Amino acid sequence: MGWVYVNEISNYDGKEVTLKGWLYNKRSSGKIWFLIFRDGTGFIQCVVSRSDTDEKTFQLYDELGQESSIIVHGIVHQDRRAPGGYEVIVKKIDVVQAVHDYPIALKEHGIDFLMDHRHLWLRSPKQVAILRIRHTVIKACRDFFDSHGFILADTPIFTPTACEGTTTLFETDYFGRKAYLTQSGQLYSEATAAALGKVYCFGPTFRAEKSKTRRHLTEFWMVEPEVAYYDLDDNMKLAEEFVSYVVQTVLKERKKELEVLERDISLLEKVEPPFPRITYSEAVEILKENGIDFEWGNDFGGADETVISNQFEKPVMIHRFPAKVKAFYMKRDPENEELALGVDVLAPEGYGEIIGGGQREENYEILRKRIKEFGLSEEVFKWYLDLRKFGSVPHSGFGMGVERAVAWICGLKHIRETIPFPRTIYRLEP
Ligand code: NSS
Repeated sequence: MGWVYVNEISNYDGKEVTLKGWLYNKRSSGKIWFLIFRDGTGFIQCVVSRSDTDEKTFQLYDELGQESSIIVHGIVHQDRRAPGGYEVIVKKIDVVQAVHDYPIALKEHGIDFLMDHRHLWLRSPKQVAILRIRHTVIKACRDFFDSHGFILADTPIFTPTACEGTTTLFETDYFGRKAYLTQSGQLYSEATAAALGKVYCFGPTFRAEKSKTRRHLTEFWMVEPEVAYYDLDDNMKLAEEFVSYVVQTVLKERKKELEVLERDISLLEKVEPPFPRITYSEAVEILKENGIDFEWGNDFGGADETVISNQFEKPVMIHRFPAKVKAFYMKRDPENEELALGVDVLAPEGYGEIIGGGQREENYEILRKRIKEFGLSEEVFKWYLDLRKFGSVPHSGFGMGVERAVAWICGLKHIRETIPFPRTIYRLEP
């Protein structure tokens, strides 16, 4: 039998196979030694005994340090006692590269050390589990929209304006002009939604977040649906169905990885529509009941979100925020001009906001007035205002930050482990 991967090993019981990968760990017990082999798809125990191998292979014990790259030839053997149910009786090991002094030993390291060695840290079982779940989250996002009639329409990364406020813009030189890295594809998705009805964009977004928190990256991935003729209620319905689908898909397809992370999945299992819906004002009441001195009209901070989301077993949708704390494009509540028709979805277990969105202002004159009030340039928003001149319709959408969602689903305290190479205020390397 030729080259096989660890995750398909159960198909090869009793057969001779070749595995290509790395040595994760080893231990010796005299006449026999064990190596834990990994190839990216999984881990498997391999048994090296004098009776089954050539002398050269048997002597490799001292030569092979952690992360040595090796090709193992051996016979697959089902064994209930082996971790994973199978082991490989080694016949021969080809050494691709013998490694000594791998920096990330199998012990606890401090977070700064691990972040400095992120390029190697990625190989550890927990990080591998997180990245597999991230993959499934991203695929589930796409599958959900693709199977609900949405068209993927990409939006630009270089932009001439802010979408989510001017304080977190990354500026760059664009042939002598100022350009900014996109904070959100939304404004462009509003244009593609008028062309295609139901659209989504999915890409990296950038925010010069100057605060160092466990929920903020400067570069993160966002998936943003936008739908013509949707109002705020339609939007909330879409959000709860979408989030539920993503969570249930991970539960179905990534059981093993959630186990590696020791994730308590009992609360994730409850993530099914409908989600509780409360107004901003009701959320403020919750804060007050919990002894927090919060003034109506302010935006919620991370700590406030934790307290609010802790009251619910499922994600909670907060809607109708004070217009002052929300973006210029949000439609006002016809029943109260002070309120914007925005919605935030807070994940349970204190994870806080994973989704922000709402209904957009579709009236040309009102939107023009807002652009002025927010001190933005009418000139650069001319194209955006055009959308309100030519066939304007009510429309809504939202954005979910992939890393926030992954942190919650994986049960991670900090967002930095949810993306292969995190970018934060103090970190551009590796
Ligand atoms: O600012 S948001 O609340 N909303 C928007 O950007 C809208 N323009 C989206 C839309 O309606 N199409 O950001 C949306 C989500 C937010 O809920 C978080 O999950 C995530 O984007 N987000 C972040 N994740 C990681 N790091 C940072 N700094 C960050 N900022 C927002």
